[in-house]
Amino acid sequence: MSSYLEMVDAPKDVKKLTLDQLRQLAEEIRYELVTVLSKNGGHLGPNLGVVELTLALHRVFETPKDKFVWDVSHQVYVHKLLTGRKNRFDTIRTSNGLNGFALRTESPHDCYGAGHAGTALSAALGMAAARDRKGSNENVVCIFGDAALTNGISFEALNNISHTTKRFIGILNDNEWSIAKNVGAIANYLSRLITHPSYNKLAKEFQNFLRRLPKGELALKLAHKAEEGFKGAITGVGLRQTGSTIDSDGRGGFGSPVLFEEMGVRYLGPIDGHDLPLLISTLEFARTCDHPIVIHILTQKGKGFDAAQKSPEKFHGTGPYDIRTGESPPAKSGTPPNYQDVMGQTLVKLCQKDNTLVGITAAMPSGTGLKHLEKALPDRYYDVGIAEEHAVIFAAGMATMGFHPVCAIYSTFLQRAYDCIHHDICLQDLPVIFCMDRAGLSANDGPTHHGLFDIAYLRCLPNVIAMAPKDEDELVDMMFTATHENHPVFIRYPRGGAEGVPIKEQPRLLEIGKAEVIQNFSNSGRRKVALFGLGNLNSMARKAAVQLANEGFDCAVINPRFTKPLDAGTHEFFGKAADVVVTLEDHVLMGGYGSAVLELFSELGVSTPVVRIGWPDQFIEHASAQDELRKRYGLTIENILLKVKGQFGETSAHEARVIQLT
Ligand SMILES: Cc1ncc(C[n+]2csc(CCOP(=O)(O)OP(=O)(O)O)c2C)c(N)n1
Repeated sequence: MSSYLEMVDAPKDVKKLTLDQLRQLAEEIRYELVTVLSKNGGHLGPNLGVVELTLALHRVFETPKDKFVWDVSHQVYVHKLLTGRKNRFDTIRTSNGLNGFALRTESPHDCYGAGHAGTALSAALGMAAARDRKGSNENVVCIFGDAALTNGISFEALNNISHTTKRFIGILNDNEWSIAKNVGAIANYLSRLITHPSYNKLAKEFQNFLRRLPKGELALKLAHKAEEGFKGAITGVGLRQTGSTIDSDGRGGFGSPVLFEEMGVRYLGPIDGHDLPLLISTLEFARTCDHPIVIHILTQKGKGFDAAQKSPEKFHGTGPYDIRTGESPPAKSGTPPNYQDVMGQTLVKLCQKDNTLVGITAAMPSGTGLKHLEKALPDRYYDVGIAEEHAVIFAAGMATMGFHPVCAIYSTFLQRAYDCIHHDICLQDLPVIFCMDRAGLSANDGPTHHGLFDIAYLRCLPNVIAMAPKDEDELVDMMFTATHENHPVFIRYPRGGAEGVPIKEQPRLLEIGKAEVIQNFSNSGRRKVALFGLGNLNSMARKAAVQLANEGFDCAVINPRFTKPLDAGTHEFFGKAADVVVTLEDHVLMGGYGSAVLELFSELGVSTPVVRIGWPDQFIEHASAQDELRKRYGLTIENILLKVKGQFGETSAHEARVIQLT
């Protein structure tokens, strides 16, 4: 670590540096980010883009007294480096290390945690309202991206700001990218704002004006100028084109005042988000503002690292890479495909045969694999922006018109749209297919991204068909089967590599609500264990069966396939035949698949003991690897063996303690 970064242990140290020293510090921070993330992976592009902004924020404001609320908070790495966490920065996203997002338990400088988009404006407004009620004077600064602005909640908050508080500072960090290129009318609107011919001229005038002002006079002058309508000239850019009438360009935006001003929020910008003195001056002004204000800054994702500037999508959230070239290590030969790619490629094939199918993503074309559809059949592909609720209701609308939409949304982000699933999809029994990626752990990201709740939140809803494939071939069968259904279908599968099994040429139609018996009891007179391994934990069930067999047990292995409707017959048969039943799921135990089995057994009067393997009733932290967390929480073959043997009174005192701990 080099000189200025070494000197900065807290925000107060940022305030001691000269502008030139701050510029040098910015370089050192970029070096640190690029170096550490080349090993740990993480959100490189977004963080390289906010280096100057974060320095300016800490230069002008005083956390933890002042509050910075970051939307998604994937761009807080620089903030972490400046707030006493630089010595642990090389642990970011690893076991027992720093979290990749803002975390209230990690530092008093992280006043609000996040990982999901669109929450910052509401949370910050809540803080501002609380401050006003208390009569205290801290500043609340909300930093949100141009893509977060496509999210409905952001607008709900904007709608509320001007009649809730007089002191609110929003910073719109506009880099024109979501994870992929930002889409939709808001993106176009922002782009018109910054590409309008008048903008350059006016922006220059504005920036020169700011620079000319001696310190101290700034706030006064800016306020005065604002009154004179100077700001109005700037904010009119892109909206009042000289000589044009409303709608004269056919885009419908000109002639109406700027979006934020209409919301009762003063708008300033757009300004260069890498110009440190300009940022500092503007923030100093904002601090004195007695009216809610949004400062629109333009930044470049990946700034300072060539590879990241050239490939903003890849470096939004990257795995390890070669620091010289930005190349990711080549995949080892024979590596199984990712589930997301199997899903995307399958959808293309299914769409080619069925004109009613369309694919919908909420700003995640790469992560969900829908980029395959975008490329192959662009007219069957919809990216609705970071708007899961809208995605789901949009799908519902299409379904009422005879289409069969496939919504590809991560399990954790689908939580945002729960009411839409209930009210729009299930209540109307509409045939929408949900492909829920990242159902299971997202180890490096942690609790905001683990998809561990979907079985519980879906299985209580009528009309739901919910499945989990044991491998990629079965995922294809399930997608194929779903396209034949006239009800809402939910398919959950985990992040990353599949099992590496061959995928059949022709997918198979599965019987709804029918489990697959992989291995029956041998009826050899030994103690019987029925292992029900759901989805990606089916392979663990099979391996556990082999080891249990070696230790004298007679094992059956079942692939439940469906969490709803549950195959009552198969569960009853094996439940009654076994001495012990084991359920395995990559999901919380509470309300999950094992719970469903217990409910069924209770209704059927099956009293066989059930050992449930799954995640406990707590939020699971982040870690370097999934296996570490599985080990920590007992989702292991070893623990299955201990618990099964425990049921037969075969567990030693030491082993019993281990069981209790897990
Ligand atoms: C509800 C929700 N949906 C999807 C995501 C995935 N996601 C994380 S960051 C991001 C893009 C954010 O873009 P923007 O707000 O412009 O910030 P930038 O990364 O460009 O700085 C998306 C879609 C999420 N975090 N939360």
